[in-house]
Amino acid sequence: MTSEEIDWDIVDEVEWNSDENIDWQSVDKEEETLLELRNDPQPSFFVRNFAVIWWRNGFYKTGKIDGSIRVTASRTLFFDEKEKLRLSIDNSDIKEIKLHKHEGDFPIFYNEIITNEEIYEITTGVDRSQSEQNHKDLESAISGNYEGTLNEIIDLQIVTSNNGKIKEFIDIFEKTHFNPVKKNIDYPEIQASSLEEVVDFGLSSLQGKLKPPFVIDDAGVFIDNLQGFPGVYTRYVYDTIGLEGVLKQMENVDERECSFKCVLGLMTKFGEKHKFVGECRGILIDEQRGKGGFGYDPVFIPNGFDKTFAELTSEEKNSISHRGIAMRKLIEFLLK
Ligand code: ITT
Repeated sequence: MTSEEIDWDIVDEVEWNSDENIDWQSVDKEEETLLELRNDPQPSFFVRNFAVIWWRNGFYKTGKIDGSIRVTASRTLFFDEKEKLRLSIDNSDIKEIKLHKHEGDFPIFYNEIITNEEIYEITTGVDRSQSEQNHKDLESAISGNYEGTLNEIIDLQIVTSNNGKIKEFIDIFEKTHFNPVKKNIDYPEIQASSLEEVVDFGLSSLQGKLKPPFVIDDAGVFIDNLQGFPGVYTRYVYDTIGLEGVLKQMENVDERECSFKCVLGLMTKFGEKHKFVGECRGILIDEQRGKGGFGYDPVFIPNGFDKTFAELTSEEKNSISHRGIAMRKLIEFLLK
């Protein structure tokens, strides 16, 4: 371990607030406070005697889950070589782990790790099958049977100019060992009739410019009543007339059902192209609501909700959105 280790022997508990960037070196080690995990920790891998639990900033910033964790003298927190903060618990301390579902405004899964001294609640995400997998991985890590290679964090280049997209990638990939890295490289978007064609062409034109693996993302809104317009022209419409212009054009349209669609293209290191598609049905409302998200989020209400994407939390949006669906397919593929 190259990076600095924190000596927790004299620390009882430390305050943690995921919205703050804590300077761990200057934490008052004498002070008795509570360490609360409100972001997205995830059990990741097994190293000899240690099940290593790690988390990164960001995912549950809004603090939907109230799992709290106490760091005691017998626990070690350290920065790994990627400067991610990690917590290690000796396997022999762990008596039992159980997977639970937190039923709240927004259901979420978590592993309960029961040790002789403490109970840790470590969130695993919103998706049942991913959480079950995560739980199984942790169980086998603890029993020493884990043979996966999750211990290495791999950078995944995402070619986009859009920071809103990157934030969503980072939020969803937090639960994996892939680390999305933004690459703002221009590539031609051909005039085509489908997002799939645009992505296909984009992947090919980036070949030679960027070392694979990399991912590109093309998204659009397809309004039923307008035969799928703006579709592949979604960005153009946004850039030229903006959301106000879109609402104006839609003033007399009663049927406002539409789909938000996202196509992710992956170029593998073997030069293979793969596409992952996600779609989210909903309506375009006649006003802008909410401050979150980006692009068309303030005017799109997904089916089954009464809030726009911009009014939902980022984890709520990601759990149902076109990009969330496509990204989970991509992750499933990458994990294979
Ligand atoms: P790239 O560099 O990745 O191409 P872009 O902003 O051009 O970024 P797209 O062509 O895929 O992205 O997006 C078309 C338009 O749809 C653009 O105005 C986006 O802001 C908007 N958009 C894409 N995904 C969205 C989402 O999840 N919510 C709201 N608007 C979105």
